[in-house]
Amino acid sequence: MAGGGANVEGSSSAFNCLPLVLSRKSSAALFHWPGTDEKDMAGLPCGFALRLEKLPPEILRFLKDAVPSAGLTVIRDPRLSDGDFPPSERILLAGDPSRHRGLIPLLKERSGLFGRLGDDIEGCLDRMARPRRFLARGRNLLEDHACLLMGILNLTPDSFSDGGRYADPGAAVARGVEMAEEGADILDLGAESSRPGSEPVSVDEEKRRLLPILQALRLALPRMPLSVDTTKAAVAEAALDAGADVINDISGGRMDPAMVSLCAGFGATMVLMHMRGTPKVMQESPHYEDPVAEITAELRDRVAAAESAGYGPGRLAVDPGIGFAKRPQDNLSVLAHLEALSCLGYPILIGASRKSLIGALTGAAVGDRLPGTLALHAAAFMKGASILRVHDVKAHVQALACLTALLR
Ligand code: HH2
Repeated sequence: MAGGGANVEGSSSAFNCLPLVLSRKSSAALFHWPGTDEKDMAGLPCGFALRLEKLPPEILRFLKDAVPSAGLTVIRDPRLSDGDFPPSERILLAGDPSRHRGLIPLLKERSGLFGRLGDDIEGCLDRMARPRRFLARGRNLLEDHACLLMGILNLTPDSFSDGGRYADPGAAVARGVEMAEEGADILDLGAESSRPGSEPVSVDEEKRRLLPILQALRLALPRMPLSVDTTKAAVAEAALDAGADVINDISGGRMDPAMVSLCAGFGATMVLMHMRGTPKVMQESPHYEDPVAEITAELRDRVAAAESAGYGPGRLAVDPGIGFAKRPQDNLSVLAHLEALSCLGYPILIGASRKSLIGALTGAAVGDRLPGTLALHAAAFMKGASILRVHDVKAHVQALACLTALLR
């Protein structure tokens, strides 16, 4: 499988190791210690931390002794006494990542769970540090771009913001060419709406909507990476045969068990997005106790499945799925702590364009959500997103030019 290769560090995490950037505001929420509030957290350090849980008492005692000399701080629930070790206790190990690296040999020279914790921390830090690559049409699109713009082309009658707009094939192809001219790095063609409550369409109908436009764009834009937004292996197969480079699966390969191995067989790059259930039912009663950790863990499972099929660096991106089986507060949590997904080791894609989160925060109608979209995407970029999925390419080109200048 092209771009695959040995999976050096496993993606599993026995202690749910989660990298976080602490700020004064975020700390209490990240612990999910019932009853604690901001005032209990006063005086906590800001900056990088690994969140760990399910540590047995002997490791907690060891960390308490070893950590100060390693230059780290262990942060526990302030209401626990030194002798309390609840089994699912969460701790934060705060300090620079290089300090965490220093702890690894101390853990690994010990046996059993100590070694396992050393492996977990090492795997997490290695994946975070891995160069981000996204291969399509024979090149790494992230080679000379800090962030890619994926222009959305919906070939559906019922998409939430632009349904029916490109029903005429000529208009659809013209919009694809226009987005390329405006500066899109990839085009994402979708022929089945995934808005909340939407009904699935058949394979034949999805192919009927998609293939003529895909074929026309492949001819018109020979160098442009083309992505297809589908959850069906049969549609992906027809799209890859017609020259698509990327399969963007909003179920992360979950809805069709043949999807990941089919894409691996083609050497196609994949976007694995997080969602629970299906678009039809996903907003009925979404619920998370700990959204950032749960979404990261569920995406980690999808990444592990793809890696077992041969996927590796360069051929995957991950996406927390803004608006998919999430309440507004879950979307905000995951955007506020996007750094958590960096432990998966792949470029992060964010698609907040015109979504109902912006409506919930501001009351703006769908057609009036560009300012909110730009704000959320700018924040996502600053927190590590490498690909933004957007309807309004031109406005994002300007926003990214300003943001990348800031980081230069
Ligand atoms: N959002 C939509 C569709 N596909 N793919 C990824 N990877 N990430 C997303 O956030 C995402 C996605 C929904 O947006 P849109 O395509 O504009 O609407 P619809 O599904 O109604 O066609």
